Amino acid sequence: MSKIASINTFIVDIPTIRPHKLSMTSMSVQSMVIVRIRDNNGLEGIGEGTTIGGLAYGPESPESIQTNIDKYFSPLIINQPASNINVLMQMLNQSIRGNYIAKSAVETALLDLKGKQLGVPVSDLLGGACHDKVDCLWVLASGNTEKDIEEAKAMIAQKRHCHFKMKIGARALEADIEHVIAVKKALGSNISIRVDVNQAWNEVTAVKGMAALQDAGIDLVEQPTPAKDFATLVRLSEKFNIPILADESIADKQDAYILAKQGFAGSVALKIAKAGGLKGALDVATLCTAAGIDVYGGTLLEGSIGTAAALHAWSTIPNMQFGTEMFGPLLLKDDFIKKPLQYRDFGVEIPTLPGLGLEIDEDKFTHYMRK
Ligand code: MUC
Ligand code: MG
Repeated sequence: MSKIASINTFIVDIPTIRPHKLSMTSMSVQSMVIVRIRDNNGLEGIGEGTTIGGLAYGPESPESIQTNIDKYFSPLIINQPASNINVLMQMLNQSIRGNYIAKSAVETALLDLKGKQLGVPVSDLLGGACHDKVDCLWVLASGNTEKDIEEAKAMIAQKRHCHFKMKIGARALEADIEHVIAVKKALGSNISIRVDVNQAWNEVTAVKGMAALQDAGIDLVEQPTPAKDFATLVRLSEKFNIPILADESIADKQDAYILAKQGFAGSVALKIAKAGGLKGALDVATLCTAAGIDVYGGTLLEGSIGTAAALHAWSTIPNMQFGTEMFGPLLLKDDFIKKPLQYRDFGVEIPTLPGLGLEIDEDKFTHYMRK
């Protein structure tokens, strides 16, 4: 019987291709916690736990993810049978509260290991992929209108992305609206523009902002108001035709249940990091679908490992109206994966090799590993 023989964690820091500006932080480097789990036959599963801007986005930092896996997760599952992931995750969930990003990293590594043991892709472990490729947008977040327009036009010309999300909320409302309208006008009516406010507005600002964005033909407003304020999100979803995408508000299926019960109409961004893993994110999808809420394939700007893991999960969802944003690896200057994910024709392919379908380039991994 295969057992978990070792669990090792590393922080890998890779610079971004340009500063990535969100309402709460500006990123110039991405720090990824990479989990490597070996079984007693020498097979290895890899996982990733990544957040944005240290503690700026959520309550876990790269350092806390690494420390907590080393000190609290590993002793609970080391030497346990490797094949039953439900039992292993239950062991972790019984003793460890929260720490969803760390749980997602460990679950991903266990799924990769199991896929490799059985010779099947992770999507097969989740019941099977409904798609071989999913749509993938690009996020315009340079903070400069002309640069954003230039970047978007280049992406369209390369057939890499034709849908864009703009990060707003750091500046005054008027400046943000002007910026978004200028980009929308420059790209034309066929190009879908969405915005992500990352909780920066109060309800009064959101009402003004959403009215202006609706008039300008913007397709979606993501997390306009604070995460915990479900009542405002519901009121805004009733007031406007422009749909709302709930992101930070919804981590797991309990959040989704409460928001759905309050009458929210719109979409929910799934993220494996928010939900404690692929299975948790797919639970959110099931709950939302039952409540008539659309789901969307979200990212916490993971590198190739976290992105591939999420792609395996999203591939099993029959329909996602707004597609996905699994562009994380493209925001980084380099990668430590031998054969990168394949982006083409405005989307990204679902890997088909066993496990996640990725192989680490050890020289590059060592080069970028935090010493
Ligand atoms: C977020 O809030 O959506 C996803 C894309 C991006 O640029 O930032 C993330 C986080
Ligand atoms: Mg968001």
